[in-house]
Amino acid sequence: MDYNFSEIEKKWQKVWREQQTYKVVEDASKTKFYVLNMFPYPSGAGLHVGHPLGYIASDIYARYKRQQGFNVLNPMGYDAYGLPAEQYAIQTGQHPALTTETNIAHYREQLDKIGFSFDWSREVRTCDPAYYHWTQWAFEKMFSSYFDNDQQKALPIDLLVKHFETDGTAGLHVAQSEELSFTAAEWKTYDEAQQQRTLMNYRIAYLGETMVNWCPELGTVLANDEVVNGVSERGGYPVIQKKMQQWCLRTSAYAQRLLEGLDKVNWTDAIKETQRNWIGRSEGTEIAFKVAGEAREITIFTTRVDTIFGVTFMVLAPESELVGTLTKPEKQAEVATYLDYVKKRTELDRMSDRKVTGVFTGSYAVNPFTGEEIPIWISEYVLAGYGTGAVMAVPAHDSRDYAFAKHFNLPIVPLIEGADVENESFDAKEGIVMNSPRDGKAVFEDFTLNGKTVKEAIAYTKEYVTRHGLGRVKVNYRLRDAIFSRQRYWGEPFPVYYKNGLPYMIPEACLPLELPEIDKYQPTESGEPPLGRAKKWAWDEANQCVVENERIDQQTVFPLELNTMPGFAGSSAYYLRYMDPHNTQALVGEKADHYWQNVDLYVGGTEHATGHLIYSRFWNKFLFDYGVSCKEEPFEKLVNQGMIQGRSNFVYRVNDMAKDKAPVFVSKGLKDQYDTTPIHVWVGLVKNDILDVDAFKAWRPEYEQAEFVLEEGQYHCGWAVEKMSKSMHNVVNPDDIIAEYGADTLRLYEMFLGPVEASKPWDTNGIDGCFRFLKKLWALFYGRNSDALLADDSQPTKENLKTLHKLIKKVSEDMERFSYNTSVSAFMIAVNELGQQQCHSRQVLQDVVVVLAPFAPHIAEELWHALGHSTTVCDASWPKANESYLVESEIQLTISFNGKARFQKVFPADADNATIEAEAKADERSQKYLEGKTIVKVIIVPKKIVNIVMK
Ligand code: ANZ
Repeated sequence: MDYNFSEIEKKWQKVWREQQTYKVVEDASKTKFYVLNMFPYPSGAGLHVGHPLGYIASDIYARYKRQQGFNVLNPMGYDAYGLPAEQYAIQTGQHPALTTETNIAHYREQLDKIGFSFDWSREVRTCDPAYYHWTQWAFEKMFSSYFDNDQQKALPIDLLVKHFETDGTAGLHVAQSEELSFTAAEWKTYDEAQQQRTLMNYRIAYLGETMVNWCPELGTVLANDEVVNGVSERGGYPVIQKKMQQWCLRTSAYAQRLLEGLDKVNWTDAIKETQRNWIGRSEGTEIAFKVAGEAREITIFTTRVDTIFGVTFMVLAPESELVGTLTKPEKQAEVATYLDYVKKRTELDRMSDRKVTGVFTGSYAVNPFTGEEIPIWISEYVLAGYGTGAVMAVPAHDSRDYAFAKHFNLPIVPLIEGADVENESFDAKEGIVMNSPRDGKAVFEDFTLNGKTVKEAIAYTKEYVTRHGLGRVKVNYRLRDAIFSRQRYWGEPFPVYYKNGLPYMIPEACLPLELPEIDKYQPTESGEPPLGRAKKWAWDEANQCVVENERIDQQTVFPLELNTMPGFAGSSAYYLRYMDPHNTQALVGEKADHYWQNVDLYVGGTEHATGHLIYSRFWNKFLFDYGVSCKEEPFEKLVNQGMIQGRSNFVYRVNDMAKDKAPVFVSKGLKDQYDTTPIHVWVGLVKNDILDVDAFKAWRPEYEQAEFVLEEGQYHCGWAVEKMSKSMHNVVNPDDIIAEYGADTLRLYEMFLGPVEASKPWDTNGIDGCFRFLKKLWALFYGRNSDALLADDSQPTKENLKTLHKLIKKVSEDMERFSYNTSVSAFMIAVNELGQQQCHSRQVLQDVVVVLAPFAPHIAEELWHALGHSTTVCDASWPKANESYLVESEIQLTISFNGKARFQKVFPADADNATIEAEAKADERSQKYLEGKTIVKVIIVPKKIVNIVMK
C-alpha cells in the first residue's frame, strides 16, 4: 500500500476538528504550558512558505509539551486592523471589514491544511467589537491613572486629586509631562476645565502637544518604528515633523521596570540589548548655568560632569522655549531662518547626519565653576525631547561638540590625560584629570579634580554639586511616550467625547464604542481624519448612546473623537484575551489568568524588538499594577524565527532581436557565448533548475513562440537568493507544496532547511528527501503491494533498540534547543537503520511514531491508529531514552607503530588492555611493521590509540 498523504491528511484534519482534539480547558490537575505565535496581519496575498516557519516550530514544541503531560494552550488569531486594508479601501471603495474577512478566511484555509494544533475556539480578531471592548477599557483605565515614582506603579488618579486637595504639588514624586507647582489652596480655586487640564499632565493616557512624524501622503501620524530613512515604512512616502495634539501613553514612566524586567526573561542577548538601548538609561547630573547679567538659569543634563572646566560654549535645542528670549535683536533674522530649516528635519536626520549647523543667539551664560562667560548657541544636534534640551559643550571630550567648535571656530580645552583631541580621539573615560581647575579660574577654592580618574572625578563632582545645591543627580531614559493617535479609519475608535474642548470617557458600561460607517475612507476636505465623515458620531450624555451629529448641542450631546488607535493597541494584550476569550465581564477572568499566568514560549520575528515587544510589556505591567494580569512579564521565553528568502530562477534572453521575431532563450551553460539579459521566471515552471519549456511558453503570451538554445536537450536556469516577493516570481505557496507532497513533508522540510533562528533561502529542490523519508517510514509498516500491516509482536533486537533510543535521546535534546533541523536528520538516519535491520517490531515502531508526531502529525496519527490505538497520538506519552541501550558493543582503535598511525582495528567494548595488546600484536597487518624489531612497550590511550613502540 502506498503512502497516500492527501487522503490521510484530510481524514485526520476532519477527525481532529470533529473531536475537538486541540480544544484546551483549564485543568488544575495538570501543569499549564502556554505557547504563542505573534498573530498575523491577514494580508491579501495570503501565506507564503516563509510565514508558517515560526508556527511550525512552535506547534512542534506545543505538541511535544502535550505529550509530556502538560496542559498546552496554543491559540491563534488575527491582528486585523491595519493600513493595507484601509489603503485598499481607498483605492477600491471596498469596506475594509470585508477585505479583512475575506483575507482571514483565506488564511484560515491555508493554516488548516498545515495541521496545526491551534485551539480555534479561542480565536481573537482585533477588529471585533467584543475584542476591542477591552482595548478601549484598558485605555480608559490608563486615562484614569497616574504613575507614582516612589511605589513605581500606576494608581487611580483620584488619589492624586486628594493629594492636590491637601498638599498641592508639595512632596509629589510622580511621572509627569512637565514639573508644575501649585498649592492646595490654588488647586481649589481652579475651575473644572483648569483642573482637567492640570490632571492631563499626569495621566498615563494623556492628550499632549507633541512633535510627530506626519506623513501628508498617508494623511496620518506614524510611530518612529514606522518611519525608515525619513520615509514611511509602508509606501515610502516623505515624513515631516509637525506639532500636533495627540493621545499619548506614558510608557516612559515604566522605563526602569521595562529595563529591570529584561533580567528576568529568557530572551536572546541580542533582543535584550536592543531593548536596553531603546530604553537608554543614562545616569548623569543636571546643573544650572546662569544667563550672564540675568537671574534666569539654563539647566543642562550631562553624563560627564567631570568635564565642567572644559566647557567653552552652550547649545540649546532649536525647539527650546529659551530660544525666543535669549536671541538678541540683531540675531533674530538669522535664528528665524535657522529654525525654518530645522522644521524640515526629522529627529533621525538630526541624529545621524554628520553635517554641522547652528547659530549664535548673541547671549552668554556663566560657568558656575569657572565664572567664565560662554556663548549660547542653537543647534539641531541637541534634541528637545531628551534631558533638558540644553547641553554644556566640551569640545575636547565630545565628538559632536568638537565638530561644532571646529566648524564655528570656538575654543577647545583639553582636560584629561590621554585624550588626543587633534586626532579626534575623545575616548578619555579611563584617563586622569589634569587641567581642572585650569588657569586658576576656580569659583570654589576647595574644589579640584586634578589627579583623579574620570570615574572618581564624576562621583566627586556629583556629590559636590548636590551638597552645594548647584544641581542634582538625574537618571534619564531615551524611551519616549508612545503617540497613540492615528488619523485613520480602520482602527479602534477612542471611547472619548469632547465637552468644551476637554476629553471625557464614555462610561465603562457603555463599551465597546463601535466603529461608525463612513462613505469614503479618506480624510475630509477640511483635513479631519476619516471619522470626520461619519454622520452618526456624537455622544448623548443623558441617554448614554451614540447619536446623529446634527444633535450636537454642547449641552448633553457632544462630538466624539475622530482619531483611531494605532496598530499596536490591539496587539498589546491579546495574549491575555486568549486565556479567557469569551468573557463578557472582563478582559480576562481572574481564574483563567491565574491558571495560564503568562506566555511560556513566544515565537515571532525580530522586527518587533522595539515596537510590539516594548508596548506589550508596558501594557502588561500597567494591567499588572491593577491585578488584571498576574505576572509582571508577559513572555517568559522568546524565540525569533529567521526569514525565509526566495530562491529565484532566471532564463537568459538574447538581446538585440528584431521586435517581430520570437524571443530566443539560451541555457545557462551557453549564455556567455551570447549577449543576454536575465529574466525572472516563475519558480513553479522550474524543477531542479531545469525549465519546463512547454509550461514556460504557455505562461505568457509573449513567450508563446519562444525558441530555446538547449544543453543536451534541456534548458538549465540560473538562480539567486532574494527576498520572497511577487515581482521576483519566487513566492512559493504552501498550498502548492501540500498538494504535491503533503503537509507532513512541508512541516519536516521547513524545519530541515536549517536552525529555526537562522534566515535561509527556500529551495524546493531539497524537498524530495523529506518526502522519501516519510515513504520509507511508511514502508516499515506496509509492504508495497499489501494492505496488511507488517508490524508484529516480535521482540526488538539489541540493534533495533539502539537505533530507537538514539533517536529518542537526540530528538528530546533537540526539542529544548529548538534544533529541529538536526532532529529531522536523526529521523532519517533512524528509519534507514530500521529498514536495514528489517525491523517490524511494534514496540519499536510505535515509539518512532510517538516522537515523530510533533513534526509530522498526520502520518503519525494514521500509523498510531494502524498499530491498534483508538485515542489520539497527541496524547501518547513522550518516551524516555534508555541509556543502557546506547552503550556501544564494539570500539574502534587506531593502531600505531612508533607514533605512526597504520590501521584501524575493532575490539569488543569491554576488552581489557592485555587483550587489546595481544590482539593488536597478533593482527596480520601488524607483522610487516614488527618484522626485525623489538617491542619496547605498548601504550594504550583508552578508546583511541594503541601505540606500539619498537627499536
Ligand atoms: C558634557 C559632556 C562632556 C558630555 C563629554 C558628553 C561627553 P547619554 O549618555 O545619551 O545620556 N546631551 C545631553 N542632552 C542632550 C540633548 N538633548 N541632545 C543631544 N545631546 C545631549 O548622553 C548624555 C550626553 O549627551 C550629555 O553629556 C550631553 O553631553 C549630551 F566629554 O555633557 B555631555
